[in-house]
Amino acid sequence: MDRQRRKILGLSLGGIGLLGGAIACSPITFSDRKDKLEQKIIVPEMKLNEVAQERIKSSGLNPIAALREFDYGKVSQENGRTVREFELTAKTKTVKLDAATDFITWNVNDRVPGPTLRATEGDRVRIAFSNQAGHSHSLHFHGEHPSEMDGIKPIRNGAATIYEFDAKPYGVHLYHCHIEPVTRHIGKGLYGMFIVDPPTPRPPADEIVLIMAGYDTNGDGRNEMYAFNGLPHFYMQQPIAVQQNQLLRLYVLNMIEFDPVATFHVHANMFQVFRTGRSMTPSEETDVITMGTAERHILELKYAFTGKYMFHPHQDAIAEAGCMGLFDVVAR
Ligand SMILES: [Cu+2]
Repeated sequence: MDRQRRKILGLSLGGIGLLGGAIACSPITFSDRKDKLEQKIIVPEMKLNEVAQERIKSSGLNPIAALREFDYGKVSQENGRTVREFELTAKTKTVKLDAATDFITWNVNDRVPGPTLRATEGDRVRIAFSNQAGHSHSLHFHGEHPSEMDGIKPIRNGAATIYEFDAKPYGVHLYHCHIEPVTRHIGKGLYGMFIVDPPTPRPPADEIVLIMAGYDTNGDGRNEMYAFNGLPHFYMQQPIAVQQNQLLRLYVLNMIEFDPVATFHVHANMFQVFRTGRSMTPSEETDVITMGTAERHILELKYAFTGKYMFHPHQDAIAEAGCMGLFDVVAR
């Protein structure tokens, strides 16, 4: 697995002065690109404060891993094409959403959200799914595939199956359990993001995954708590460090059940919207976008000023119940 392959990305650019002095010189290996400069994307080191360390330890959830970690699978070549194999296991795990709230999750690979899977359009994707979670579960992927790979058939506890299909179309997709009641299976944590990169890569950026979810902690069919990447309030306690004047690419997914919509809003800035990640050019610029359950987008922005900036749904009850965070924009 070449996880975190994108922690630092490089791309040759034909100009100077892009991103306001953000370009660093480095050796160019291609002879036809001798005159060009390489732009490095810098991911600021996240030094976890004591509160964050304690919450990761006591909760059993790790929103830092969910943020910038991508699972590219085990890569091989078959008949001249790239095959990516992923091993996903449905599990059960009790997590601590806050000091007073234990919550039994149904999840993938002991994580909520599950790992962010990543492939390039046209790759063959092979998912070995086994269920060790005590109940029947399945994995239903968004994107295009034959009906037998649609993941609505229950896989019993102790059983396994393989989902295999071509990664298409490029965009931001998701996977989730599709066993009824789906609200409950998603609400308990059995979901993750599935990114299909376009054949021509997007420009280098600091890429961040933000998945909004709700927790019905008392089984009344309403959410009592909400979170980005699994753990309520976490990014308020541990702001996400990003670089000033550097392209930030957010992969945002709304996985909130029971509430029909949630918006996503950033403070003190505007973002470019690539709906469902299905285009290479943005369709609009705004600072708040409305998302139904399972809607997801790529949002791109840069922060010109250092400092801390909130992001949250503008349904403020959802934000105040845990779905809220901060970017900490640091100087270059
Ligand atoms: Cu399930």
